[in-house]
Parts: sequence; C-alpha cells; structure tokens
Amino acid sequence: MSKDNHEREGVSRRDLLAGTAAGAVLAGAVVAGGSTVVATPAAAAGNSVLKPGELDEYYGFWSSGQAGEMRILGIPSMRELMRVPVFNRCSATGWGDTNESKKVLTEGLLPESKEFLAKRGQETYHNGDLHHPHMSFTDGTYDGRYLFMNDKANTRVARVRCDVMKCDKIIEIPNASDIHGLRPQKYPRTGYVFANGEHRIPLVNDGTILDSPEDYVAIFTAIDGDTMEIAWQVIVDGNLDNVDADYQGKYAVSSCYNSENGVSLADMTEAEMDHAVVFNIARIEAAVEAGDYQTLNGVKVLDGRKGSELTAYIPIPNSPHGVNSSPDGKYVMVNGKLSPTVSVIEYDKLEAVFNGADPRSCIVAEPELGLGPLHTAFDGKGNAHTTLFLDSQSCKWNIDKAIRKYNGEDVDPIISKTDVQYQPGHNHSTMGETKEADGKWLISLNKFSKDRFLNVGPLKPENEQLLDISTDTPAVVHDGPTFAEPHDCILVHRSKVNPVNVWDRNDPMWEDARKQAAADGVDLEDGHDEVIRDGNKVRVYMYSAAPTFSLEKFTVKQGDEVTLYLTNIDDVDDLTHGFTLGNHGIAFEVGPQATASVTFTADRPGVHWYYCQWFCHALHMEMRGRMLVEPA
Ligand code: K7E
Ligand code: CUA
Repeated sequence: MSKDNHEREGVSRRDLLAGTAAGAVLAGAVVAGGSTVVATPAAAAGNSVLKPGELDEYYGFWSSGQAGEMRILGIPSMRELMRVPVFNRCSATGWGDTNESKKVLTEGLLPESKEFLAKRGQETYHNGDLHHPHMSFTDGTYDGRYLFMNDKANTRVARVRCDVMKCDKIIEIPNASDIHGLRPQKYPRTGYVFANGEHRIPLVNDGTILDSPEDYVAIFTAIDGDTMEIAWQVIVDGNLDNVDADYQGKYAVSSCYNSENGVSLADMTEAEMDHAVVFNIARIEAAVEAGDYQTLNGVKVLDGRKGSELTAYIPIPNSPHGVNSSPDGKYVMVNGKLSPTVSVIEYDKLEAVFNGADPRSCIVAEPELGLGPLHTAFDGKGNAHTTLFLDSQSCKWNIDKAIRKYNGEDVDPIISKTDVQYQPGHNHSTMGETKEADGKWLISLNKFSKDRFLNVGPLKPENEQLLDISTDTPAVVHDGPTFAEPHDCILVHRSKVNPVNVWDRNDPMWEDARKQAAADGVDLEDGHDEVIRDGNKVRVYMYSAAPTFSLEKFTVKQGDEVTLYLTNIDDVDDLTHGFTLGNHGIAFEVGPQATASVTFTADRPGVHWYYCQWFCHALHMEMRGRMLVEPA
C-alpha cells in the first residue's frame, strides 16, 4: 500500500487494516454480520468502498445518453443516488405528465416542432439523447447553481436547478441541427453556455436543397445561462463535435471531424487534417453590437466561416473529438481520434493567430499516445489522462514533457497506461474541468462491458470504472455496469453542491398553480381543499399529510376537464407523497411542501380510486380516496 493512500483524506489506519484483511481473502466475498462485501486488493488500496452510512466526497453528475435523463452518483462509492428526468418521461415522478413538467417540456419548443408533434399526438418530444452534463462556473470553478445538458436527438439544451435537482428549462435551438458538444463559460462566470450543432444542414432548411452539401452549414450557439435565451449563433465551415471554454473568458474551442463538409462516411474521413474552430468572444460580441448579423428564426446569426475575423481554424489531425482545457488555464487539448495524437493549443498564442500568424503556431505539443484518443482529463498537477478507445487504455502523460518533446528534447511524456474494460469514450477526473482539479479519482466510461458481468441478453450494459489516479500507475478500483449510455459525467466536490431537503412554498415551479389558486380564492399555502366548478372545467384542490389526502372523495361529471392540484403540506425531510389515479395513466410525485398538478378529461363513469404511490407511512396503503365520475 502506497504512502499516498495512507495520506488520503478520510482514510483511517483502521480502514486500511480492514482493507488489507479483506484483500487477504483475495477478491472473495467477505461475509460479516449478514452483509456481503466483495473486496478486492485494488478496492482496498483505493478505498472506494464506503461503509454503510458513510457519505461520498464527490457528486457525480452523469449523462444517460439515449435514456434522456441525468443521473447522480456518489463518488468514490459509485452508488447511484438519483435519476433526474429531463428529456425522457418518468413513471415515478410524473415528469412529462404533470402540468409543471409539461410547461418545461413544451414552452421552449419551436412553433413548427409543436405543430409537427401535434400531428403525432404528442405535446412534446418523448425521447432525448443527453451526452454532456456540465455545471455552471464562477471564476473558473463550479458554483453549484445549475447543470446544463444537451439533447443531440432533438436539438435541445436543458438546465437543471442544483437546489432541488429538477429540470426547470428546456429550449430547442433553431437553425442548428443536433446539439452535441456543450460547455458552460468558465470565466468570469456562466454566462454563456456554448452548444455545438453537430450535423450540417442547409442554412434555410426548407426542403429545396439536398445534393449541394456546399450549401450546408453547422452552427455554433451561445445561450445565456441565466435566461436560457439564445444570445447569438455563428455559422462555421466543417461540422462541430465537442467544445470547451477557456479560463480567461476570451475563447471557446470546438473540434471538427468533417472539415471536408462531406455527407457520406467516405467524404467525411477523406482528409488527414481536420480542424478546431476557435471562437473569439470579444470580436463576436462587438459584431453583434455593430449589427453585423442576419436574423434567422428570431436569432442573431453571424458568419464565422473561413476568412471571418470572428473565428480561427486550427488544422488538427485527424477527425478530432474531445476538447479539454487544462486546469492551469494555459492549454486546450484536442483529441485526435483517428490520429494517435493529442494536439495541445496554448491559449496565449491564439491572439497572434487572430492577428494573422500561422494557425498552427498555437500548437505547442502533439504527443503520440496510442490508438483512438477521445477525451482528456487532468489531475491539476501537470498531468493529463487520455482515453484510448481502440487500445482500451487510459494513458497518463505529462504536459510539460510533451511540450519539451515537441521542441526537440529527448523525453517521453507518457507516464503509464492502464487497461480499462473496454473501449473508453469520455473520462473525467475529480474537479478536473475546473481550476480546482485535485487529482484523486478518474472515471473511465467504457462503451463495452463484454464478459465482465452476468449475461442479461443481447443488450449488454456498459462498464464504468473508477481509477485511483493519486499515483503514477493509476489502478482500476471499481467496476460498475450501467444502462444506456453515459457519454460524459462530471465529478464535483460535495462542498460545491447544497440541495434543499424541503421545497420552498414560493417556488416558481408551480407559479401557474399559485396564480390559479389565487384567482379561485384558494390559499395554496395553508392546507386548503376545495372543488371549484367553472363551466365544464373543474379544479380540485387538495393537500396531503401522511397518511391522508385531505379529500377522501370528490365528484365530477363525464366530459369535465379536471385539473387536480395536490399540495404536500408535510415539511419533514424525505416525506414525499404521490398521486396515482387508477386507469387514467396519471401518477406523480409531490415532495415535502411542493404543489403539483395534472389535467385530464373525466370520461370514465364510475368510482376510481386514487392512491399515494410513494411509500410514506405505516398507513401508506390506506392513503387513498375516490373520484366519482357521474355519467353525462
Ligand atoms: Cu460520446 Cu462527448 Cu457525445 Cu465522446 S461524445 S465518447
Ligand atoms: Cu403518502 Cu404514501
């Protein structure tokens, strides 16, 4: 056991001894007091195993890819703590069904999308492809306000409030196609949220252009993270894959794997060199100020194609993918994917490029690391960890040595390579995309688990592995299967995140309910129930207090449009109730002190039970009531 591990915060000598004892059994199951703990020597060394009741040091915010939700894990234990529905629908919380969630899911849609979806019988998209969750920044580090994330499937960007861990805004991005890379501005604060349109489409995409790809464009979008309105967009040459922002507030850098402007695989991979596009924020803002834009679908769109002074195109080999700024603020790594190299751009050399210097003059290193470099994470000690997709490895390398080598010195920047299982995409280190990168843990998000878990049929889980990166030979200390498909995650020290336990009664989430209640003379704040008839609209206000609903029955008529408002007046931690209305497809969660509502047409004469579906009390089963629908 290394000295580093002894010094690790929170690890007592007793833990280490216990770990050693477990390790002696060698990967066997240690049964103690009825519980089974699988311990391996590696796990003991990295101390990723927490005892029951112990809290993790970091929050992990996880993408879920095509599942469309965000997940919260505890790190280093890798325990899944919560799932936050965003682009998906959720049976447990009613996301996608309550009026409050429908508002979030529909208010940011483009009018033509609403029209299109209505013809499918949908109010909004029911799917999403969430790749990149990132937290808002102040002064180069996480500030615990918001998480932002993209939907590649339906060209949207969402925001999750970190105080309640619920999504409060989703916007659809016009003019662009398929938002992929997404990063918040790091400095001075977020500020902008940068979002890459991955796929090239005709600028005015009205069905008149197909076979002239030269008329297609990709669009870079800056969203105001406070208002979730689009600040501006920039048209680029090539496409846009991943993006990162610098630590000075001057630049955003996006990778492009299709500088060929191709539409087929052969076209897109033809050139040996693609590029990274650097966006000059000050120049773009000045151009917006000067009115140097066109307005398309209500958005200011600037032209940043080659030759524009708003952008710089830096040649990079070959179909680059991940883009990662180093925590010292000096460099940004562009990961070569089809090239075994990572291109290191020095931010301070970009000004010269914008003033006419050779675009490649900003490259200060280009270490050859192995096959399929996709993403790079940092330890805050001058080292980088790059995933090698084809080699199934995580490569630890030293940034300074890579620069010295590029300058002709005979040094090897590669420190070590660790096998991961298998084919890693993103990785992420603790606080690694902030200036407070601490070099403790690294997650490798591996696209294939192959034989590492019990067979569950043709669809296999992926594999997330935790590496202890406190030493020069990082070790895998945890395997964890995962369902579709965490592309990316961030690891945030718990001191940055402070969610509440109980909702504020004045929360904006149910602003509409509050207004309607006021108009109806109902005091939502004060456990007040009432059934109000307004023509054929019926509004049912009730409250819950364990283990009862305040209305044990109410009556409506067939054909009534019923809106049911439920306020949970319990104000105890963890006292969530629910409302499920049988055979109506209605179920939602209502947290302590929250209000939630749902609207439906009563069309099934008879008695229908409603019940609480979140286990809340010894008499939880009895927490129910009846809705009578009288025949018309
Ligand atoms: Cu899968 Cu960030 Cu969408 Cu790389 S992306 S792997
Ligand atoms: Cu209330 Cu279960």
